[in-house]
Amino acid sequence: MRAFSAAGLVLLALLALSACGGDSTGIEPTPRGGEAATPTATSAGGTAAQFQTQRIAGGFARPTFVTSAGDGSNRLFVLEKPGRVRIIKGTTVLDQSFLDITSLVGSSGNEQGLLGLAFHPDFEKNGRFWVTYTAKNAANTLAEYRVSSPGSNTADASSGKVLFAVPDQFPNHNGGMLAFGPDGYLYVSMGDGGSAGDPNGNGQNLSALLAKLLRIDINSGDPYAIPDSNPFAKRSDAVTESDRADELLALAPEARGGYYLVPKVLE
Ligand SMILES: [Ca+2]
Repeated sequence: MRAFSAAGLVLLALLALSACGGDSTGIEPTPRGGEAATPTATSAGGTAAQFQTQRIAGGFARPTFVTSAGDGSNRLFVLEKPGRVRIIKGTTVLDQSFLDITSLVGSSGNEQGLLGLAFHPDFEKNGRFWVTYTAKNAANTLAEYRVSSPGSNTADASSGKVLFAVPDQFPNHNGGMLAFGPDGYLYVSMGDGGSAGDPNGNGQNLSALLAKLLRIDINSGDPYAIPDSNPFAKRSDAVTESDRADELLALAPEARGGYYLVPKVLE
């Protein structure tokens, strides 16, 4: 929890830097209006809380996400849009990338690139992690990697294994968020394909993996298994490919023309 809070603060700082004109040149942008801000937030109980952001690192190439490995190593992992994962150790950005898959990632579109990262809940022991990215052919891709050795600051780029690559329709709306739930399953968010207003109706289409939140069991099967509790597991109208038919966790029937959270996601 402590690491998560630190990651959240850094994310705020990174987003601020990105909004101020960070680009693929790697040139460190200058924050507007000083380096600290004092926003206020209201908790569910209505109590106003104050917090401050503090810049601890910069110079990233269009950072898209930051997280920790949950391994007590005091490291933060920053995703760079072109396809690199960088490490902040304490307040120092390590020179060598944790992972560099720029040769696989297509990032020419503003919303394309390396988008998500999640470490296995037992990462400290097994060294497994997953990333989402848009590939050179724009496919929305989920891939697994491993570290070179336990505790290493470099991943084994040759360990990459693509779990799936969903063809894309437009360069925007690519989703990409990854997270493990308390149930130990990996949750993968899929964008609606793109353009505007979901013109292909993917949010309404049970045969499409776009515009869905997927839940997979990466501790079973090869390369993964479908949880038995999946509510769409045996629906005849869900996806014609039998091996994908029960990946769907939940749908957003109101997706056309808007953005809605899916009510069944965490049931
Ligand atoms: Ca897209």
